[in-house]
Amino acid sequence: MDTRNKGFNTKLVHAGIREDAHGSVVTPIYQTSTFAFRNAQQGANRFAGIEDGYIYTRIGNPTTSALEENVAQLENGFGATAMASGMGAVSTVYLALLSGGDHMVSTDSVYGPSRGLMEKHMSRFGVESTYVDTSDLENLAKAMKVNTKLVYIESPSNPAMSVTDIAAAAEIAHAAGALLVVDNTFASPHLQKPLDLGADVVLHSVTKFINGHADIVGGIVVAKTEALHKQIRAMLINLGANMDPHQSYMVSRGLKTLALRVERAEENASRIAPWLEAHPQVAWVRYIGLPSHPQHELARRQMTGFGSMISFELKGGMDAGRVVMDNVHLAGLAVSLGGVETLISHPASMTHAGMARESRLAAGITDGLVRLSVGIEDLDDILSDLHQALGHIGQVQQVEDPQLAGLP
Ligand code: LCS
Repeated sequence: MDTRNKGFNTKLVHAGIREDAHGSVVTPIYQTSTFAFRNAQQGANRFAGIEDGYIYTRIGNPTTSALEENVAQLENGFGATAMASGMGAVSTVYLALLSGGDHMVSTDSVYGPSRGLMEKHMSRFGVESTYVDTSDLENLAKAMKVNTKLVYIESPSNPAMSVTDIAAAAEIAHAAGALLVVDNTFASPHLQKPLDLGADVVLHSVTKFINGHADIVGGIVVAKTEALHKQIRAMLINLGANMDPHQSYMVSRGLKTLALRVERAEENASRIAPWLEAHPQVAWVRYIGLPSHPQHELARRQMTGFGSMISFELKGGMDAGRVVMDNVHLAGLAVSLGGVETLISHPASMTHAGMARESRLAAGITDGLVRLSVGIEDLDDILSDLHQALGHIGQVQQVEDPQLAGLP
C-alpha cells in the first residue's frame, strides 16, 4: 500500500511493509547475511546499481528497509538509514558530513557521548567544534565561522530540556553554507518534524521512543534529499555500523504504537511536572509543557506536544537526589528513556559523567539534577512512588499533599 499521503498513525502501522510470497502481514525477519544472484550478470548489475535488489546485509536487508522506509515517511524525508545504535547514527553523520579543517557548532547540552565523540575523537582528525546554548540564537550566529559546515542541535536537549528554534537555526546554518542536523530523539517524529522546519538531516536513538520497549539499542538517520541520503548511506556501508535484521524487526514492531505510547506518557508527565513544581523539596522543574519553562512558547509553536521527559533539581542537591533514587520502587533507577516504563537517573554521575564539570554546569546539567522519563503506568502509582521517595528526604514525610489524597 502506498502510505505517503496517509495520516501519521496509518504510516506507523503500514508504511514500509515488504510483501512476501505468503502474504505475511508484517515484514518477516530476513535472517541472512547475503543474497544469491540468479547469475553473474545479475550480480554485476546489482553492484553497478543498474538493477534493484539486495546484495549483502551490511549494504541492505529487506527487514531493515521496511523500518527505514517507515521512519523516512514519518519524518517526511527522502530516505533513512538504520544503524546499530544511536551513537552509530551520530558517528556516521559526523563522518559523512565533516572533513579535516571543518568546523561544527552544536548545542552545549547534547547527549554526553555526542559531544565526547566530537571533542575527544573527531578533533584528532582536525575537525573543530564550538558548543553554545543554541536556545539563544545569537550564540549560534556568533559561533559560525567561515569553515562551519555543520550545525548540530538537539531539541529538546538531554537532559537540560533546552529547546532551539529549528527554523531559525536552519536559516542561520544555510546562510553560512552549512547543513542543519537535528537529534530528534527526545521529541520523536510524533511531536516534532525537523525536516519540515528546514533541517537537512534528522537522527534518532531508536533505543528510546521509536522502539519504546527498552529491549533494543538502535539508531536511524533521515535525510531530506537524495544526495544527502546517498552520502550518509555510503558512509554507513563502509563504516559497518548497520542495524541487523532481528533488531530492525523489533524496532518496527515497537514503532507501530509510537503515537499511543507518546500521548499516554505525556498525559502522565503533564500531571507529574506541576506536582513536582509544587513539592516543597523541589527547587525547580524543567518540563517543556510548563509555562515556567523558558522556551515553553517556542516548544508550543514548533512541536505538537510536550512529551514525557522531566528534569528537576532538589533543594537538597546531590545528597537528596541520591535519597530519592535509592528509594523509588516503581520507577527504575536506570539510564535510557522513552520506554513504556518510568525510569529515573542522575545525569551528572551517569550519562554526562564524561563531560568536564565546568562545561556540564555551563550547559545547565547541575550536580543535583534528576531526570525522569515518565512511562505509561497509572498516574497515581507513579505519583505515590515519587511521593514516598521524596518523603525520605528530611521531614517532608510530614508534609500534607492534598493532590495525593486518596492515593494508596
Ligand atoms: N542522542 C540522544 C539524545 C540520546 O539521548 C542518546 C542516548 C543517543 C543519541 C545515543 O543513542 P544510543 O547509542 O544509546 O542508542 N541517550 C541515553 C541516555 O540518556 N541514557 O542512556 C542512553
